[in-house]
Amino acid sequence: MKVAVLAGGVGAARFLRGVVAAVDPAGVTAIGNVGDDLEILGLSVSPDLDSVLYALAGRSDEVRGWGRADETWNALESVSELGGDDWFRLGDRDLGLHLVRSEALRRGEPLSAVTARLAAALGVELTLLPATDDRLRTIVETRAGAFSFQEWFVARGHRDEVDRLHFDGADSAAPAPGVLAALDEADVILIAPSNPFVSIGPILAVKAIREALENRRAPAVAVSPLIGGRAVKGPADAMMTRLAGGTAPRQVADCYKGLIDALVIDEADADGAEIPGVRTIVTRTLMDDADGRLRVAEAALEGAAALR
Ligand code: FO1
Repeated sequence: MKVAVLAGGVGAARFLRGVVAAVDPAGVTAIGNVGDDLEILGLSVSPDLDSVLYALAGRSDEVRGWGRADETWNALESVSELGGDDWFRLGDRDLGLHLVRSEALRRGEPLSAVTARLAAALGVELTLLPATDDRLRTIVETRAGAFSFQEWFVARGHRDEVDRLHFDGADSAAPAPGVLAALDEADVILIAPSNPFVSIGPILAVKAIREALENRRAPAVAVSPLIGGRAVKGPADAMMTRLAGGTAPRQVADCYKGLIDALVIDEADADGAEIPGVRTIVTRTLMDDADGRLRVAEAALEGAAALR
């Protein structure tokens, strides 16, 4: 079975572990967010691609939620001591990956090619593609000013209310090689339980990707990132309240208007969750262990099968 998954960071990484437990990873393509990529200390960092890589390779720090397990911070301590940029915490093991990626990008290798090499080196069996090889950056507009995603999220602790988002470079960004083919050939298209605005939004900001979903042949199923109207982690609920008018399943589905056929929601959100034109699939969506990850992946895949 061929499965294409639009994927943000940590929630998507957990979900993808469930997907590859449910189906052969050789048929799975994850299309990853690059809107929160940044250049820091001379390095090119792609946090969401890396969350997927580390999780699928069994190397992620489950408690912190990002970066690598068994991490040490000696280089960062040195950076701090020397007055360098230390607000975005790059661990020693993580740094190794950023060195390899940054050198490759400087040589002119596309992000999709270096991502494929990193995935192979880490033993990741699914195909991980960045949404685009072009520069695309999420800009968060607030009363305090406009910030790059990581400035807003990490440096300012996502405390500023978001008025608007825009995606620098999206107008001219082309899908990375393989992205449109994966969507076209998929038996099922899934949208991972990621923040619709800052994790999936930048992927859908690539015009040809949005059009591919609008004109899909396969059923598309999104998984809500909210449980009881609250985000498991991060600002998705606050953003939904401010930018989508609420945190009910209907408002999550509205973020994907015309792009999905079904929405997986948590039992806690099931009361009165009628969404015109979108089937709801109710399960327990917390993915805190292997059973939970598999349950959510199977709910989405079975929901899609019922629509075919
Ligand atoms: N998140 C933080 O809250 N603080 C950090 O210092 C931080 C560093 C970091 C380094 C590498 C990486 O791959 C991810 C990192 N993250 C950090 C997570 C990241 O900011 C977000 O989780 C994603 O961009 C949102 O999906």
